[in-house]
Amino acid sequence: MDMAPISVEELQLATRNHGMPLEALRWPVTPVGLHYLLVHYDVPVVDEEAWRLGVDGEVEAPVELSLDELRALPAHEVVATFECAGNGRARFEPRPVSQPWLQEAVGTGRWRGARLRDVLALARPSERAVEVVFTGLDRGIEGGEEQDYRRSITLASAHEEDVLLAYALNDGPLPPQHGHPLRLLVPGWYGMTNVKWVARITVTAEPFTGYQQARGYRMRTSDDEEGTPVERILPRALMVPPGIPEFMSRDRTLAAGKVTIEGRAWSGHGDVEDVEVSTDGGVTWSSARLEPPDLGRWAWRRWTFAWEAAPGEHELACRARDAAGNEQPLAPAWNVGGYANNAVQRVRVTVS
Ligand SMILES: Nc1nc2c(c(=O)[nH]1)N[C@H]1C(S)=C(S)[C@@H](COP(=O)(O)O)O[C@H]1N2
Ligand SMILES: [Mo]
Repeated sequence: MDMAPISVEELQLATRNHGMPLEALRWPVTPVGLHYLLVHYDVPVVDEEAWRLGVDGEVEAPVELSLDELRALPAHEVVATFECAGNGRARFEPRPVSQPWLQEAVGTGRWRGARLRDVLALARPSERAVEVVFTGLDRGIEGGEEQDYRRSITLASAHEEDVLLAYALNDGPLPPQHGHPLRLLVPGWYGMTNVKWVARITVTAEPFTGYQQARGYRMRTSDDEEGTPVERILPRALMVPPGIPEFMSRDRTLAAGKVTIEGRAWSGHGDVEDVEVSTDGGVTWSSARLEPPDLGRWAWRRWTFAWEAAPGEHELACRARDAAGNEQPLAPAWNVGGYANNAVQRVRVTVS
């Protein structure tokens, strides 16, 4: 793999924020410890007894809720595939300096919690309300600016039925690193929207202009552009690299004969309609067998592809297309923040 050397600062981020090993694509719901992790600042320690969720701003009846009060609201479950907007960043050239993901910043969780709209209904947003801002308990400095981690969604998004304030993951409590005791879940959007360690919800009459909305997570080709917001997840298919890896290079070796290549595919823009596989480095493509969307509309779908592996060197690749007509590119379009690189995965294998 040819790229500019990784700096110690990038390595520092990469050791804190781990990806999902690609062999974990075998699980429909990612075991908690294998789900990718991205934390901008520090993981806060939260005393769940003392913790309260405040809901205020442009509302008629500000409220404070304990975790027990949130658990007493109707519970709703959503299986959602998360992906970091920076997934694929390390493959841009030049490489934007931040968390250097290759392609593994993904995972699927079974999230359970209260619907955001049920919580908002308790506080009754006023007629002036347009957005809802979520403030996490983590604080840091970014772009020279000291800040709490904060993001907003529109009031319309806040009322969608699968938008949750989640207090459980895969039938257990939220682990500290994934937002204990409460996190926002906006299925279909890139990861940054799913604010962890939520302590305050502020309904506003103006669009939110905080750092993570107005400066971070925007597509721009030069620093001085305002850019356009990064929102929904673009389609991606990933395969479990077949065979066995060489320890350092991760190059794969497998025996000649019938091989089932398997993977998962997802999109935040609608159903995945087709997954194609190439066994000749992207020259020719054939459709994989796509399994039904058993986990619901927000989760990845499993696919398989039967390959008759002949001795020699091969480059495998896969790509997905969604119902909105988005298709994965062979080469990524560069941007300053290194966002949304959904170029096709390539896996080199030696068949013996
Ligand atoms: N409070 C808070 N929420 C946050 C973040 C953060 O640093 N602080 N990181 C965001 C980003 S960039 C991503 S990709 C997802 C990662 O979620 P996970 O670590 O649970 O996979 O959380 C989002 N929510
Ligand atoms: Mo992210």
